[in-house]
Order: sequence, then C-alpha cells, then structure tokens
Amino acid sequence: MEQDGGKITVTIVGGGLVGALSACFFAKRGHKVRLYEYREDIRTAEYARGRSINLAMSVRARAALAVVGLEGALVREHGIPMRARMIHSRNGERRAIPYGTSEQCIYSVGRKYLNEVLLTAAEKNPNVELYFQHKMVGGDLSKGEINVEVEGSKKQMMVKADLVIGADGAFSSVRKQLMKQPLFNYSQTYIEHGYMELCIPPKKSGDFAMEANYLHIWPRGNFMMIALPNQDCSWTVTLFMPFEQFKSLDTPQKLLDFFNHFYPDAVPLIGEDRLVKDFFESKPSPLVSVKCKPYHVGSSAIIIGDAAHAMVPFYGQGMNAGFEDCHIFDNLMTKHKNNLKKALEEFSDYRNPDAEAICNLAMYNYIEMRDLVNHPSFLLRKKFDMFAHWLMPNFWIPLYSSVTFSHMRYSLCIKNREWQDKVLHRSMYFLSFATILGISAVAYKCQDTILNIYTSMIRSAHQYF
Ligand code: FAD
Ligand code: EGO
Repeated sequence: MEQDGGKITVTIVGGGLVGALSACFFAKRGHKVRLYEYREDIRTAEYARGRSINLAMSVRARAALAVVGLEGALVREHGIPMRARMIHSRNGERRAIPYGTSEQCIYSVGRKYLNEVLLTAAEKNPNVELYFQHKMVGGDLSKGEINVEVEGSKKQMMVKADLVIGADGAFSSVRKQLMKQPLFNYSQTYIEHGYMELCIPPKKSGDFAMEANYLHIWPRGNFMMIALPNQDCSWTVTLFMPFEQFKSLDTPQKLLDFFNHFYPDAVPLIGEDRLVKDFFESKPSPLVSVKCKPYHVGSSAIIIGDAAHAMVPFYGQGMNAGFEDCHIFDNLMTKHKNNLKKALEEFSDYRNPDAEAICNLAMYNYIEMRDLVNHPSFLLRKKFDMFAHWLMPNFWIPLYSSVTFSHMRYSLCIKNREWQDKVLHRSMYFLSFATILGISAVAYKCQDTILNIYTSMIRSAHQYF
C-alpha cells in the first residue's frame, strides 16, 4: 500500500477541530492529504453561525498542538487562562476554588478561531487540499473509497486513498459505514438535558463584567450554568436544563421569574432584554454520548474525535480527547513505521478503554453535578482533594486534576480515584473509631473532674427551681 518512500494518500472526512488538526499531523509527515468538509469554509462564511462559542482547553489538547507547532499561537497568545472555578450561590455569594498550582489552569479558546487557525495551518502545506461543501455520503471503507456529493449538484464522485480518517463528529457518516462491519459494537445515549448559549456583554468601559480568569459555575441541582471568557471581554454562558424545563419557560415573564429565582446575579449582567431576545431566538440543543468499538476497518479506515467517542460536555474533555487521538495516532505511525494495519489495530485496542473511560467520567459528572452539588460533602471533598494534593503533589492527584492537568490514561484516572476512595473510606472508619476511643479514654481519665462539674451544674440548676 505504501507509495513513493512510505508516503501514503489520506482522505479526511470532516474539517472540524479534529479533522483540521489531523490534516496538520499527516501533512507534517509528508503524506498526501485531501480533506472534505460538508459546510462552507468558516474562514470566508458570510455570517458566522451563532455567537462566539468557546471551549476549555487543557494539557492533552495543548500537547497535541505543540507537536504541530501551534500551541504558542493558539493557547498562550490567544487563550484566556482560567485559574480557578468560581462557584456562584443563589444568594449571590461566590467562592473561588483554585485548580491547583499557579501553572495549573485551563484555557478558554474560541472555537471558530481555533478551527480557522488549524485549517490555515493545514493548507500551508503544498501536500494538503481542502474541499468545502463536499459531503461524504457513502463508500467502501475496506477499499479506502468514499463517495462525495458536491453541494448544489446531485453528482457524486468517488475518492480513493490508502487511508480514510473519519473526523466527522458525533453523527459521523464514516461511522455509519463502520456499522456494517460484523462484530462492530455501538451504543448511544441522549440525556434529558439540552443546552443553550447566552451572552454576557462587556461593561460600558469595555472590560469584563465578571472576574476574568475563572470558569464561572452556577450549580443548581437539575439546572446548571457556566460562563467562559472571550477575547472581546464578553462571556459565553451555557445553560444546561431538561428539555421539559426549556419548554415550560414559554413567556418572557416566566423566563425572567426563573432567572431571578435561580440566577439573580446573572440577570443584570446578561441584561433582561438581551436574555429574553437570545433565549427566544434560539432552541436548546441535544447532548449525546456515543461509544463504539473498534475504530478501524482493516488497514484502510479509522474514526477519531467525536465520531469515535462523543461525550456529554460535563468534563470539558471532548476536544481534548479528540486532539489526544491525533497525537496518539501520530506516535503509532512512527512506532509502526507507517504500517497502517498495525497502527490502526493498536489505535483501536489502546484507545478504546480510555475513550470509554472519559465518556463514563463525563456522564458521571453530569449525574454528580445534578444530584450531589447540594450536599456539603461534595465541596468538602473537592477542598480536601486540593489540600491533600498541595501536601503531596505527586502522591494524591484528585480526579479532576488527573483528567485535566496530566497525561495519565483516562482509564487509569478512574483507577486512581477508586484507590483514593478506598483510602478515604478506610481512614473515615479509622478516624471515627479513634475518636470514640479517644473520647472514652479522656472521660475515663477525668471521671472525678467530670463528676465535679456535673454536680456543681445540678446544684446551680437547683437555684432556679
Ligand atoms: P466536530 O467539531 O463536530 O466536527 C465534525 C465536522 O465534520 C463538522 O465540521 C461537520 O460539518 C463535518 N461533517 C459531518 N458529517 C460530514 C460528512 N458526511 N461529510 C463531510 N463533512 C462532515 N470539548 C472540550 O475539550 N472542552 C470544552 O469546554 C467543550 N465544551 C463543549 C460544550 C458543548 C456544549 C459541546 C456540545 C461540546 C463541547 N466540547 C468541549 C466537545 C467538543 O466540542 C467536541 O469534542 C469537538 O468539537 C469534536 O471535534 P470533531 O472534529 O471530532 O467534531
Ligand atoms: C461545583 C459542582 C463545582 C462543563 C460541580 C464543580 C466540570 C466539572 C460543564 C463545568 C470543571 C471544563 C464544565 C469542574 C463541580 C468545563 C468542569 C467540574 C460545568 C459544566 C467544565 C471543576 C467546560 C464539578 N471543566 N469543567 O471542578 O471546576 O467539577 F459546571 Cl455544567
């Protein structure tokens, strides 16, 4: 299959974040890349879809960007560091809990900007061709063939390559072809929550309306809201809520009552008029979680990113995991000297447990944030974890930190957490046992004194009768 000195031809389906990054990786190796994206080129699109939407980027995505030389430009120069979460209570109280050391922060990066820079970087290579408004509609993946339909024409063309990369997102067409394979496992789950994006504009002075270097979170049990900062000093606010609840807020008055009740401090920041306008101009979007296995077909096709493992966004790891896919696949191409069969097989085997782990962690966070945030023990655990991490930075790594600030395999992050839970449970038993023992010992030792105090208390109580 290999042509002219180990160089192969690659078809990438999808020019989103992961597809565009994957094009950079293959271009860097000198392979011939053709990328097909179904939408128009976002860099020249006449009207941008929606407002500026941003994503939380952490070390996994940054490590992948560093390999293709884009980490500096994209993250350190453009991203806005968020060094702590800022928890907003209903009474307007806010509490900041740092993510860790001063270097441990996540970056808020604009999705459109990120996608534009990645596409431009890919296109700089003479061996990369980008085709927009080209939709993959079918094909024979075992032969490396896909069928592409050009927008506006009913004509289809067949494109053949050594390798097809499916980076076409949660509703992947490439994955639909994989499903025809025997022994292909697949499951998808829609959650009952949808999401809607709102906006907090900059202050009149042009400054951020809230403290900038935080991920703002309004946990309210069944509804949650977060805000990430944008370059233009606005905030993108994302409201997560059951579809039923979205439906019940069907008049401006009901909407304002709801917000004034649950998010009183956010109402003046968004502005009542803007809140009503943005809310009723948009529809809540669904959230889906997808697991499947394997990710490849023979030696000629593979799915990566959301196509392979779409997850609910409650860990802020979807893009990070997708970029890590590109990074891992690149390392496997080196390890197996461009032998596609071996690289694809190992990618499926190695990556699947980790992809499913992060899907599970994201879903678990969704459940935990809904059900546990009102328990004081929840924040207590977060604080304890931070404290123990500060005491023993290499020994006690909290789950959120291992996922967000380390390169530990996602499946190991879960193992690490299980081990910590065990230690904590045992020390809880030990502590309560030791406390009871301690109190008893003190009581025994001081029985005379206690008796004295007791009798004098009874005596003085007598004065009142
Ligand atoms: P996509 O970005 O979906 O791109 C797929 C591309 O393929 C699209 O451009 C599409 O037009 C194209 N395409 C689809 N079908 C075809 C076809 N048949 N032919 C040709 N092209 C096709 N992740 C984080 O890391 N941090 C966050 O803070 C974060 N927040 C999120 C918040 C929300 C509300 C959501 C929904 C997700 C969030 N994510 C986050 C996840 C992140 O958005 C995704 O993981 C990431 O966009 C996946 O990239 P992708 O390239 O695999 O898929
Ligand atoms: C209170 C309750 C504080 C995504 C629950 C923290 C996720 C979970 C969606 C945050 C951060 C990046 C995110 C923390 C917790 C992004 C994230 C977290 C959300 C929602 C998100 C944290 C985009 C659970 N990271 N996180 O610890 O700061 O902990 F709130 Cl709804």
